[in-house]
Amino acid sequence: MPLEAYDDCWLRYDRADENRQASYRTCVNVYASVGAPELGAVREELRRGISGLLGREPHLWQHPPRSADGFLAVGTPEEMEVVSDAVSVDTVQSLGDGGFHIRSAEWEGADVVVVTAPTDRGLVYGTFHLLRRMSLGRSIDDLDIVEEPANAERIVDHWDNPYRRSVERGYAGQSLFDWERLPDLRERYFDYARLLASVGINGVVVNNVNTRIPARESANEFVSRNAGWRLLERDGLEKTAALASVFRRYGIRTYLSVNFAAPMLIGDLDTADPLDDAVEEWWARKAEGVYDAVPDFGGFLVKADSEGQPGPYDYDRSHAEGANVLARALEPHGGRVWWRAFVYSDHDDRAVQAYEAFEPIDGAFHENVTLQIKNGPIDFQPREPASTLFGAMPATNLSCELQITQEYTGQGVHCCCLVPQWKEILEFDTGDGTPLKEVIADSAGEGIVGVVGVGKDPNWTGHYLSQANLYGYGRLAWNPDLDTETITDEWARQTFDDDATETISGVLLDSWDAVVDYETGGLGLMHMMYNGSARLENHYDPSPHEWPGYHGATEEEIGVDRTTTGSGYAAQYPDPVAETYEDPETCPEELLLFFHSLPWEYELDETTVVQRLYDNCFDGVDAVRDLRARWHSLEGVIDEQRYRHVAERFDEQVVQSRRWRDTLVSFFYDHSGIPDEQGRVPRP
Ligand code: GCV
Repeated sequence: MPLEAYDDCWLRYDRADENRQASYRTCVNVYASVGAPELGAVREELRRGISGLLGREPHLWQHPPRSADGFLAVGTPEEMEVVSDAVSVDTVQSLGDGGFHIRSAEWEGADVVVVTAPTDRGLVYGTFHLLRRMSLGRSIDDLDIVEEPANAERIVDHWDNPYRRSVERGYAGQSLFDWERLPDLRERYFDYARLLASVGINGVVVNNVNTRIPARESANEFVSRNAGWRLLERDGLEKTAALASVFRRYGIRTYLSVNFAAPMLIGDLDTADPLDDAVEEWWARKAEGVYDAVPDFGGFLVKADSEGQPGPYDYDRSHAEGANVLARALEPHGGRVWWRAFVYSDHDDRAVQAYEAFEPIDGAFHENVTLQIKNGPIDFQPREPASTLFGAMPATNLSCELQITQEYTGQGVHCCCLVPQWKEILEFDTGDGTPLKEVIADSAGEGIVGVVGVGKDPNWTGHYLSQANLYGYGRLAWNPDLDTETITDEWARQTFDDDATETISGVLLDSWDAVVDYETGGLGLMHMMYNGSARLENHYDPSPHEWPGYHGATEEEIGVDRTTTGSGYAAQYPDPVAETYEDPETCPEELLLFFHSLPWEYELDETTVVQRLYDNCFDGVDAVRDLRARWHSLEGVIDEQRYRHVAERFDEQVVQSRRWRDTLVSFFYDHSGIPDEQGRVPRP
């Protein structure tokens, strides 16, 4: 038992009902291979899972047991005869890294369930898959399951600030990683790795992309708020190596965010120019040191030339030149550079900038560089169109960065299940009929990245229901074809009681629409949150006056013209997508004001723009009240602690959503002077 008390999330392994227990009895005897670190994790997980589900410890064997109930065999076909007899070895060997095969068979007169894979990592995923089936109360008779991850890379990025223990945009307390005490390990790190592996994550970046931001401590004293750049020093590498030893057991590779100016910060060079020989040599030597410490190290993540971070522009070099010097250093070790496309500067429309910076250098990046592109062109807003870069860089490895932590969607207070948002993005047609999910799954080194904000709070995510976002992210990264309801049902059923599944899943499914309505008015407006000074950034409270450029409200019009008469952003999409967005008559209503500046009384289906904005804001609050009522129906059905925690947050969400609604509708009224048809908007 861990010394600290914290939640098991979806790995609760509650007792199966009696009929199921009888049909799961094959798993009481487990014959699992030994050796690789991942196999220790497999055996341990089976011990926990089976003990919970069946109420009895499984017997773990190192040879096929003689048991009337049969047995569960976990191993590769090369290691175990029972496995190679039960499956087609060719099928197993043809699976990609992470893929697995689960099959029921009869072997020497015994019923067996075989979990096999070509790699040890695949055995971990296969084991979690089988345990998930059992946690969901599904049959494990006559199994013949073959799964492979759709995305080669399925990574979570931490924005944790080592040594300060804070988490940028984290709403669940301090950093999970006790940086001062590392390399000492905590049991919780193992449980975190279990949670990640259970949904198929295979990479973790342990520190913030803002590796160094000078902050003003007092009138004339500046300190670095983020000391992540120090992780490349010897002491930092020891800490990283310790974390990597935990993640490795679960098939997860460890990565670091690095500062582009590291050769100057850590080394004694006076430049970080990527074309300078000494810089090239410095990174090569540094990479050797990193791989000495962490032999299976994943690579470097870089935020360059963005929000105060140094980058190749400091030397008049391109992003490709910047990324490639790191790529050359990592290449001999099998490492990869994740180079972020999140760049913007003073510009009339920030949406157009990433494309302008990166599209011209398509094809110029080394093979072991992946461009990491945020889902939309702005910044994790409640709803954005997909970034234009996904359809514009066929010769570059691409990945899509999603935000699991709810920076702009109610943080640790509002219930907002983001799975529907991510589905919308992943299904986006990039132009020629290819959905975005396929663009990022095109080759090895591509994939999906999620910014997590987990912290030391006992429930990991700040809000219990936000756990569904971490779960859903992993499930979608593994299989973007899963539908949203399958994911929310799975999560609710494993995390709460069966009786509560339908209600909780329903609450999750309707939560994002509600947030979009009250935080934006539902027609594509965005970034109407309070920003504040550098030290008070909050992105939580409504503040539409603060950033007029994002919504373009005047007395005549509302929205931003991003067509060819405006910033030209729409034309960055290939046709026919560009054509659809260019014309307000064909532009989807939910993105209308992102692409168009329109008169307040522009006509929509049976109403006007301003009236729709009013209606949506009011609907959003009504929807939150309804979600709260649905949650209240769970009193006495689920445990008191989680019931109360979420009920209190719903109370607060009702208050905050009203605040959002009242601020926005007054703002719309102040600018348009057009009253709400239903008289709900108070006139000054
Ligand atoms: C890590 C937004 C967030 C920042 C974040 C940045 C990024 O601007 O508000 O906190 O910095 O995105 O993704 O780099």
